[in-house]
Amino acid sequence: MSKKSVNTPFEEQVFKPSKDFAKNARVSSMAQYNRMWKESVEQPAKFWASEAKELEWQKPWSKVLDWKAPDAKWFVGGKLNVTESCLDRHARGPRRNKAAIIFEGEPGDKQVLTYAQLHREVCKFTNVLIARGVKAKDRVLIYMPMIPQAAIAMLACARLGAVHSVVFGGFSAESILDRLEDCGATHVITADGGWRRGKTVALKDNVDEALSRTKIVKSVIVYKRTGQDVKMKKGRDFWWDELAAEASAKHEAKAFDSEHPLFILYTSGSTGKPKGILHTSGGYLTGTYTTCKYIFDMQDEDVYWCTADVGWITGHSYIVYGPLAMGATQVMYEGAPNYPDFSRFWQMIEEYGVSIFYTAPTAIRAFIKAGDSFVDGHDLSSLRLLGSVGEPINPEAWRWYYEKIGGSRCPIVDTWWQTETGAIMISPLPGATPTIAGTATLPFFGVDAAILDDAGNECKANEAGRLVIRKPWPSMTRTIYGDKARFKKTYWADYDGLYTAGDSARRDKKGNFWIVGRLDDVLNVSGHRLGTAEVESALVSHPSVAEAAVIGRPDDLKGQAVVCFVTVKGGIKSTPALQKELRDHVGKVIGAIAKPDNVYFAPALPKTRSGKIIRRLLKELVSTGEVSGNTTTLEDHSVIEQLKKTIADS
Ligand code: 6R9
Repeated sequence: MSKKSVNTPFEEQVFKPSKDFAKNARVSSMAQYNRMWKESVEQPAKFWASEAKELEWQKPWSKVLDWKAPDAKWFVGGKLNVTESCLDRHARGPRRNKAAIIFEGEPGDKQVLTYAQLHREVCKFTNVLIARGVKAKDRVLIYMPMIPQAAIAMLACARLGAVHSVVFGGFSAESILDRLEDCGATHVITADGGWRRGKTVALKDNVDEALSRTKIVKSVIVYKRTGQDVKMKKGRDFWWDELAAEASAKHEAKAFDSEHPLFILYTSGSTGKPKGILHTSGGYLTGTYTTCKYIFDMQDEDVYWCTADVGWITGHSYIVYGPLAMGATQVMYEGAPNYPDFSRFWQMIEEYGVSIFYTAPTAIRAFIKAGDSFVDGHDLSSLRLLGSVGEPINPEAWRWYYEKIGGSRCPIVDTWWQTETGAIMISPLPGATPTIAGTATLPFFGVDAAILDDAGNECKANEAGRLVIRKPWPSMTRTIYGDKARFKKTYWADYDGLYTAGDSARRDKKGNFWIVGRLDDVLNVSGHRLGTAEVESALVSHPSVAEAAVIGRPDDLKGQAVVCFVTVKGGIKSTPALQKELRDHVGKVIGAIAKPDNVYFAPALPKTRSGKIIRRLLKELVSTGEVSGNTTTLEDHSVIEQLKKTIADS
């Protein structure tokens, strides 16, 4: 990349891809991007069909797209088994002995799985699931550490047509139960535990606790990872290894309809109940594959590393389905980035010669805070491309990532997308797009993104509005599982026939998209979505709490911190011990990522006359200590004075 001028402030500097990078890239100029983008949105069926043809289909489609907003059917009539594109075709060809996954556990154990080995492991585990009675369309809940078996479990479900629902290993028993009941999962795949910062996480115990409150689960398969003590319920719980030892490593992949459900992944929305985002097969695979190809520019000799957890959409699309469909070699890491210290990632990049590295701004900010000494001395010259995802990347973080990690040599792709979009939607193409720190730049091929005002008109340059997608794309979510009405209301009700992302954004004069943040009551904590209503309902489930209001406060490290205002029930004392108890309670109900940073006890919450909590005032109070905005709707003005005192005293 070359800087335009050294005199412009960093925030405005334009970084162009270097000739060196462009030379070997799939898209190597803006002229090529512009031409391909124009063609792809004018004739989406033609573009996506030519991409989908690079995957394995057992039966070709008869029509590329069937569209009546908000219902999309992609590659109509086509039949495929997504794992054939991810495994079989590599295992039987020249990539047979190529490393698919280079795994490193937190304690330092290492394992390499070639495409042939991964294929065998997936076939074996598919046979295990079939023997346990799992059938196509059954829902299977996966609650695993970041180990290859998590990917194997997902792929085995996909291979037999079962629908996986992965629950992030940091979530609580209660979260498992909610999701399990919502999707009606009949089988669970888990591990005894996983490693995190030198300690073990009690995964199986959490599953046991969830299952003690429901009867819908027929069997639990447990992978032995840590060797910690777990209870095995006879007739319900089985050890992975024992079942796999008896299973055949051969399995013929059966074809499923292109629209066959592939997985459900829960994400936070603006009401308390997480949404089960449903993705289907042919379109989702096409979207993740195509974005890996053009945005990460994956080449056969690359070593790719995405540091996300498979429990999030980034792990689904850019650890499991996309990279494997590409036949890529990737690194997978089980534990925390700061274990045993903050040099872990840089050591691993050096050791494995990672060339494409994809992480989140929150991690970058933590590295900056820890200090450069953890990076110094590590040879990062294998890197050629860097990626960012999950939240807007602030210029300081961008600069450090670019200079310190990328050696001012590697393009950064700032990728905007969502659980719902399935694949990256807005991002630079690394060999073509000039970038500026903090913008996700331009829409990907086939993506017709725009920013609209309330009346549905396109906003002028630099005016913020609602980010929408105007045309269907293959990896779009098909519905919220079991709640079509909520699906329509959440994403398709703002403008007729257009997808509303729930983000506010603006475009600059060159057309670059700058994402401002969420428009709904969803926080972005360390790149993870968290509904304020979810945290509020966790708080009021505590016997001492009468009412709660939750807001986000800007935080240097996490992006947003969770701030709670709580009124306690009569006779209950607001003590520091109760504050701690409430933090722990939220951690227990939702998971550690949701633990509040501040819990303020309030004698009352600011409300409108109709009884709605005015979170806007709480936000303002927390950030400025004052309230300047309109308070005419406030029912009781003395509440503000009381809250000011509470915040000042704490
Ligand atoms: C992939 C993922 C989606 C929300 C999204 C937006 C924020 C994601 C971003 C970004 C600015 C980026 N977001 N990537 N904001 N720049 N490059 O994170 O999915 O967990 O569903 O979150 O994250 O607010 O709406 P998900």
